[in-house]
Amino acid sequence: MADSGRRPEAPLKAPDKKQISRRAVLGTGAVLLGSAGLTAAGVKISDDARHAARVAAPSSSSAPTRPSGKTKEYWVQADSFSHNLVPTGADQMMGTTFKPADSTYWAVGYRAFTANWGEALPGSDDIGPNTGIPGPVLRAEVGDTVLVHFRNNDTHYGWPHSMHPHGFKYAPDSDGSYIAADTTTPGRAVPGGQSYTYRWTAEPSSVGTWPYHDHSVAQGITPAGPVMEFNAEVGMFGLIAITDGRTPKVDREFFLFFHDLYQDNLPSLSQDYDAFNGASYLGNTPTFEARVGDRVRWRVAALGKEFHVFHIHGHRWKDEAGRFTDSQILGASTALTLEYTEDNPGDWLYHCHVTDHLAGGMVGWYRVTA
Ligand SMILES: [Cu+2]
Repeated sequence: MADSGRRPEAPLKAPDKKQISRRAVLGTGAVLLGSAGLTAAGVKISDDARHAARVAAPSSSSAPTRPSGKTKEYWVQADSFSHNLVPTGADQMMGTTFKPADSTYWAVGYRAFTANWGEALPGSDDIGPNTGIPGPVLRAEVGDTVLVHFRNNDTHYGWPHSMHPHGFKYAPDSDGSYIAADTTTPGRAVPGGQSYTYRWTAEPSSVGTWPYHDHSVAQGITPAGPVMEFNAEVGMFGLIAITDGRTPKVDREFFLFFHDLYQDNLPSLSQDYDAFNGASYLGNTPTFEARVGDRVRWRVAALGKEFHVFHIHGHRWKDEAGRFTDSQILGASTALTLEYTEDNPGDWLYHCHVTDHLAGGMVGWYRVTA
């Protein structure tokens, strides 16, 4: 139904005069340096590129691929809600306990709805749990056009929000990233109560796993001022899964998002938390289940200012160079797509192997039955 969901936005409020906090800017710089080092060392994070390269070289032309596929529509709403990162109140790994007040803060997350934001969709293998953190899995086949009808229902903070995708091809008016010097391009700061429709196209170079996230006006809730991508820190992110005819069929597909929350930015938290899919510590993070013989795919991505190492106990898989590994590096906005055939029953840990992050809650159960 094309752009019928697109509505004009109200004029933006004047940008906040405060600058982005120095701490946040320094953190971002460190990440950029680290990223350059990784590239120089030839470490490539996504293993989907080689797959896409067999189909077609990434397009250097500005002409979008002729849409050969479907038009898919998603109705997504940003909702604000109180969120507890450690809902069981305990860490099964170290035996530490947490009171709800230690690990609860005001979150904003994306949820998928029926048409015209009628009602929130139930969780499914297609979109994931749809509980808000992370947002719904957005899927496309190469050739598809995806229309995302986004509504801002952030009633707690009342901030403008947006959706910014990775992996798709799109025009500037579907980029969703705030630029103070350009308040005329729509979709970059959708005010509370208003909506906007983004149009994204899946190209041959789009095959793989990607993040999407809020890229709107930087916000903050402490006297230190706005923090870069604070909206993503409070929960506004999700995964994109793009396939083509060569994408193998699997029996199990797991979705895992690495992200971090800092007490300096969120003073209601008793400490910094390192989280998987909006939860921290063993027994609170997602438990993934498979059976021996299952073909398994993990789709994994990260945002923030940390580097992570994704590790699964008792398992190996081939990296993009064709070498077996059981640990792969992940940085802000990079993703992994890894596949193997399950052959090892037991209760296993998956975790971030950066020790600070393991101590901060980045660990979960992977249970395999015979
Ligand atoms: Cu980590």
